[in-house]
Amino acid sequence: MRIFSGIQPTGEKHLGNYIGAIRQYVDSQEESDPVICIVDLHSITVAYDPEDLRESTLSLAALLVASGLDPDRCTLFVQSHNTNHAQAAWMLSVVTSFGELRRMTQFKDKADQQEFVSVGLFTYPVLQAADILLYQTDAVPVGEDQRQHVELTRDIAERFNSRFGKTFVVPAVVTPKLGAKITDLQEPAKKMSTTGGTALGTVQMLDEPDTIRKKIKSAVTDSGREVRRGEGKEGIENLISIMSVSTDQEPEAIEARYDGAGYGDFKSDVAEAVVELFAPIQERYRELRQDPAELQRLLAVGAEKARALSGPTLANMYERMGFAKP
Ligand code: ATP
Ligand code: LTN
Repeated sequence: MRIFSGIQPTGEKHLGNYIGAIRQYVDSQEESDPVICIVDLHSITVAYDPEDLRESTLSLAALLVASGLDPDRCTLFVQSHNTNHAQAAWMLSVVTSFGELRRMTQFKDKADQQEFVSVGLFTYPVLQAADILLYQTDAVPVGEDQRQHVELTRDIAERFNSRFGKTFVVPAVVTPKLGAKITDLQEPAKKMSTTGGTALGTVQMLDEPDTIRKKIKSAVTDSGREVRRGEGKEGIENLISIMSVSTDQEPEAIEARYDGAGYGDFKSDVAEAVVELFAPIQERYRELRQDPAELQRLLAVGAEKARALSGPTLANMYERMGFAKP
């Protein structure tokens, strides 16, 4: 069973990224050797600062290891360190239609936020398909917002296979049962987001404990008093999911426990649960950041493994598409 996922080295990682994605990567180490890619080539598709990119790439590597990714039990690497991705993306772009890319909702959302809409932002999902398909991936753990991209990857794989012969495994998307879409604490209709959310509604994994408390206590809820999921209670439902994942309890148990309690007490407890969830991660992160040479070494080992795993598929693509041997 091959598991592959990608995560962007932009900005800080938030509670939604942790619950929807990072936690799944860590758990998947139990069953297999997951391949986790820091997708720096994707990050340059919108306005960015080159110095920040270098820094956030190392910072994200440290955060992932601090969250529990163990370089001995997974393959953790930086996308640009394996040039096979960019090569495969070019080849896959000829089996992807303009119409398919135009329908991608992430493109539409992000293009609206940019002054300069790059062609790279438009073809972003083709590079994502290359990431996934190069590793003969069976399952892609992601948050709900990435479903459309993984479905496009499946279509691209099937089209390539039927035109050039069976080359790729057709991957499945895997979202967590709970927390696949954590919403912004201030705007419960929107997903918590790095680029599109509110600052007060986005809990960063590296926020100070008091900042986490303040953000959770000011979460927008409803005018009722019941700690229950349901219609019109999106804000409370979101906090129940966060509590459930942070303390490893079923949502029903949380509803029962807070029966009759007010929102104030519930929010304080959710805040403490998140502070506790992130405290050990933050501590380990700070230690790892002291030793950039060790991080570089881990990433070099990861890149080597990634090149070895993806090389045969890339060679097959060149062969099947009819390129003359060099
Ligand atoms: P942006 O919101 O700016 O698009 P992002 O946070 O989605 O950025 P990434 O850091 O690449 O971008 O996302 C990493 C993973 O986190 C992806 O698998 C994505 O589906 C997941 N994810 C992102 N936001 C949420 C959320 N609010 N709830 C659950 N999972 C999420
Ligand atoms: N598009 C994804 C990041 C990403 C990814 C991938 C996820 C790039 N390549 C391959 C899964 C598999 C995002 O914006 N979160």
